[in-house]
Amino acid sequence: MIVLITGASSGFGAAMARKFVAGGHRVIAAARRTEKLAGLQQELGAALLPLTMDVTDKTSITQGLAGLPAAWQPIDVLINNAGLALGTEPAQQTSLADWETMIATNVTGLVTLTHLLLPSMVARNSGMIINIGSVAGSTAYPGGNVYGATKAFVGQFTKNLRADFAGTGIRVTNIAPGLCGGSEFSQVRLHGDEAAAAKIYEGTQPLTSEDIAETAYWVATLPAHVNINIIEMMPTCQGFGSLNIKRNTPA
Ligand code: NDP
Ligand code: 8X3
Repeated sequence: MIVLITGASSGFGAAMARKFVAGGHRVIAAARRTEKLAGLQQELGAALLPLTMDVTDKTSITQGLAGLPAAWQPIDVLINNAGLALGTEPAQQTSLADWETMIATNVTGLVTLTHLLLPSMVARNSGMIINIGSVAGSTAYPGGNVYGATKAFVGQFTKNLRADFAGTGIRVTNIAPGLCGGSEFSQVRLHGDEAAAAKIYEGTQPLTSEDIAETAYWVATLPAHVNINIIEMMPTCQGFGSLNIKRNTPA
């Protein structure tokens, strides 16, 4: 299989690249940081093709796809993994720029890549799209505002794609993890505050990027008639919160 993974320079994406290459597949590893992708290529060899791409920039996506060598087309599996959260503040204290970046990356980038790669999958009546959602897409929490909403979009978009693909050989899955450590996610979310990011995982055994890679690999290697719609996964240390009530506040 040829697998295009966005956000492959770090975390889940890099782990998925390792997993698919180890399984004998070829991986197009896309992200903005060229030097990180070069390191991954050094590690994994010719089965990995680095692709510098900013998913918030439509031209970067179209040029990146158009520039792929013929031997790296057509793409069998698209893993829409590139994404980020920015901030944990309540909505009324956030920056609009952060909201726009999350929407541009987690929603518009994912939708654009899906739309551009679908015609080739339709022509072959075969292909798979794995979207990386989040528990934040189904569970509300303070500070989740636009991040959670982008992941809710990912969840519903995945289901609607399934509705459209019914009767075709194209498959689509939403993998929605909870607390996952060892990636750059929390550093990015907390704008580079490494100490605060580390605190989030203190005393926990979170999911790892390898756990997510294992899951994506399983989904992608099931028999062609099997579609996994959604996988929501958490570490055993995590559960659901309750609705919160603030007392003695103005109406
Ligand atoms: P990382 O921050 O480690 O990885 C994010 C990846 O996305 C990086 O490779 C980054 O590469 C890439 N990326 C960000 N913006 C862009 C862009 N504009 N264009 C191209 N690539 C981009 O985080 P994770 O591996 O943890 O996160 C991966 C996905 O999993 C995200 O969608 C995240 O929302 C989701 N998720 C994470 C959870 C967690 O707890 N860690 C839990 C649930 C979901 P570069 O900077 O080089 O462009
Ligand atoms: C990341 C998981 O719970 O930090 O998507 O929002 S959470």
